[in-house]
Formats: sequence, C-alpha cells, structure tokens
Amino acid sequence: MTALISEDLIASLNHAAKVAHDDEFAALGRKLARQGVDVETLVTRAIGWSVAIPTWGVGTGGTRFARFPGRGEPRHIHDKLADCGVIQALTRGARTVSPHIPWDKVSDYNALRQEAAQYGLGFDAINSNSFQDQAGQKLSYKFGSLANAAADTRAQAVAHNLECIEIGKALGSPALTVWIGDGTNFPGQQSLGLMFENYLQAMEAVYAALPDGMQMFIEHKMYEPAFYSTVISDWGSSLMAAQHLGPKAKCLVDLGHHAPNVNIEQIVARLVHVGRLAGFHFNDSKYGDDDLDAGAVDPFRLFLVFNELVEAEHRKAKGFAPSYMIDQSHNVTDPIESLMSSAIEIARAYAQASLVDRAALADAQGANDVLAAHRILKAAYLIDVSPILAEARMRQGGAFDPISAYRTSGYRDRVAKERPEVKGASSGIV
Ligand code: AFD
Ligand code: MN
Ligand code: MN
Repeated sequence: MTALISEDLIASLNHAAKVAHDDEFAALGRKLARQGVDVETLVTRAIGWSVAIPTWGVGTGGTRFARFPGRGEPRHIHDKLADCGVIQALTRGARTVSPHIPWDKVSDYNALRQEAAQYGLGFDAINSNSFQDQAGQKLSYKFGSLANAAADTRAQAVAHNLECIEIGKALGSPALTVWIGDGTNFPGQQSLGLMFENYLQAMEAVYAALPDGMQMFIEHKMYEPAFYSTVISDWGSSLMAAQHLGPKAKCLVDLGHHAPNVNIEQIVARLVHVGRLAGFHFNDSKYGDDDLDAGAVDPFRLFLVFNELVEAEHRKAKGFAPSYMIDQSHNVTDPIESLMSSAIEIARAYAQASLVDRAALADAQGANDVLAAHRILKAAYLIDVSPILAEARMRQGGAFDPISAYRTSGYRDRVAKERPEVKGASSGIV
C-alpha cells in the first residue's frame, strides 16, 4: 500500500525546519538540565504517548440545528480508517481508533483489523449505540434503551451490546464503552429509582458476556438528549454501577459531560483512588457537552487533569491503566486538522504534567506552603514543551508541523475527488 502522505514530503518539510528546531530543542534541553531534568526522558515519554481517535470524529459534526459537511467526507469505515491513518502518519501519537457500532459495521472484522494495521493502527474501546434507532430495528429507543420501562426493549439493547462485544473481540478492542441517552424530560415521566435498577439489571447481562481481558467502560453525562433527568448522569451513578457490576467495569470521564465549573481533576483523583478510572474522552467545552477541540478553550484544566494522572503513575496507584480517547465534534474545521491539533494539545498536557517537580511539590504541600506549591505546578505548565513533542514526532517519522504538512500534501483535495460531495442539510450531532 502506498503511503497516505508522502514520506519524502514529510522528510523535506522536516529538513527545512531542522536548523531552527535543533536550536530550540537544545535550548530547552539546557533549561531542563538546569532543573535536573534530562530532556531525553521527556522525549521517550512523548514517544510512548498515544491517544485513540474516534472513528466518528473524522466526519464533520453538527448541531441540532444543522450540519455543514466538508469536502471529501469519509463515506464509511474504510475512508475513516484512511483519515485516521493520516493523523497517525503525521503525529505518530494516535496509534488506535475507537470504533462505533452500528456506524462502522462491516461483514469481515478480521479483514478490517488487517486494513487498520496497514496504516499502523489498532483498535481501542468499541462503542455501542442505543441512543438512536437503526434501520430495521424492531423496537424504538425513543423512551430509552437499557433503562427502558419495557423489558423487551431493554433486552434488544442488551443484545446490541453483546453483538458489540463479539465485534470488539474480532477487532482486538480492550473494552466496550457504554453510553446511553436514557433519561426523562418530565418530572413523573418515569420512576428515577426503577430506571436505575432496570439499567443495572440489563448491564449485568452485558457484563456477564465480557470475555477475559475485555473491560466495560461506563460513560456518564449530565444531560442531553434527556433534559430533566439522565440515568447515568454523573460519576457517582457511574461508580455505583461499576461497583455493582464487578471489577471489569470502570468509569469513563468525558471532559464535556459535567456541569460548568465542576472540578473534573478531583473526580479523576477520586476514580484513581477507588481503582475505577476507565479513561477519557478528551474534548473541551465552555457551556455543556460542546465537543470543542481538546485544549482549545481551557488548556490549564487539561493540564490539571494530567497532573492527577502523572501523580497517580508516579505513586504507582493500584489498577491505574487508563485508556485515552478523543471525543469531539468538528463543525467548522477540517476534522483531520482538528484531531491532529487536539492530539498534540493532549500530548502537550501530558508532557507538561511530566515536568512537575513532584518531590518539591510534596515538600511544599507538607509544609502548607500554599503559594510555593502552586508556583511549582504553574512552572511546569508554563514550559513550552513544543520542541519535545516535535522531536518525538520526527524521530518516529512524523511531521515537524503536522497541520502544515497535511495542507501541503493535498490529501483533502485528493479524497474530495474520490468521495462524492455530501448533499442535503441534515442536522444532528455525529
Ligand atoms: C455522544 C455522547 C458521548 C459518546 C458519543 C459516542 O455525548 O460523548 O461518547 O456519543 O457514543 O456524543
Ligand atoms: Mn464521549
Ligand atoms: Mn458527548
């Protein structure tokens, strides 16, 4: 298979940036050495870093008002894998994709696994979908799925999740992520207690079908599509469900799924403490589940989340092995560009958090020296780790500047010729 992005092009663009990059990388190396940090340790960590791309993220997203498709929209999972392959080829930090069923259904999953491997991609958590009705589906999810008042609808949603487990096995997915839209729009519409009990009972059947080595990620979300109550609305409900189900069930934190101003990093710390942090859906938000690009609005919050993660790694917290995934909706940008930029911002937060002087921070905290502790944290956040990230990318064959290399490559123009223009003004979140 020919490379999605010419390796010669990447090499020549990297060569053009080399003199300036080498100078800046060396200067950062000297700065870190003065703080007793070997820059190579950071490059190694950056090389080891990877975040999963959601297959639905490479298509243009929308709102409930409209969707404005871009050029060369992926038509199916094969196009989506190619787009994810581009992201990986240029950033080298997006080695897996998170598929979604039924959107990514095919007849041969072994072949799909091989197709992904050709792009250097593997599969991360598989996502079930019982928040929409699919063509030919017998019973509607209008009033819910796993928590529906009707037993036969719950059974249908269970069967769908069991199918996802089977597909996940074939793809090598390490986990099944379950997010349901179930909830109510009116007080009195349903019993809040009974809905949760129905959900738990249905999830027991899904949990029982998990093979060894496959985990279940429970994703909470405060509201939407239900606006009065949501069954798994917060990390408390998610943790209750996970603890009820068993050790393979963990809680997934989508950064956009909380009330504004909620202290997400503290939620992360609590889930680490209890050994139930499944991982993340990274994105950014200002008001609700905005699905904006990670690090676009509040990069400091992203850093604070990673500060908890690196601290957990540092003290070898029990059962700590989170999955890292992006979950965004790109409504006004080229999704490939947004996903590359986000993957870099997430890696940046990881690298910055890796620079926190943990021993000094512990001393300052132990002495109740508030401002010293804060300054230690802030000092790491203020270091521009861009040269480390670029160095890590280039050593793996990636691009110095993935977005400009992508633009120069003409990939979008090329696929726009092969993939027919999407007509019509359908609305809805992807
Ligand atoms: C919706 C939800 C949630 C979930 C995604 C895929 O808000 O973020 O991860 O669908 O199922 O966007
Ligand atoms: Mn999500
Ligand atoms: Mn969401």
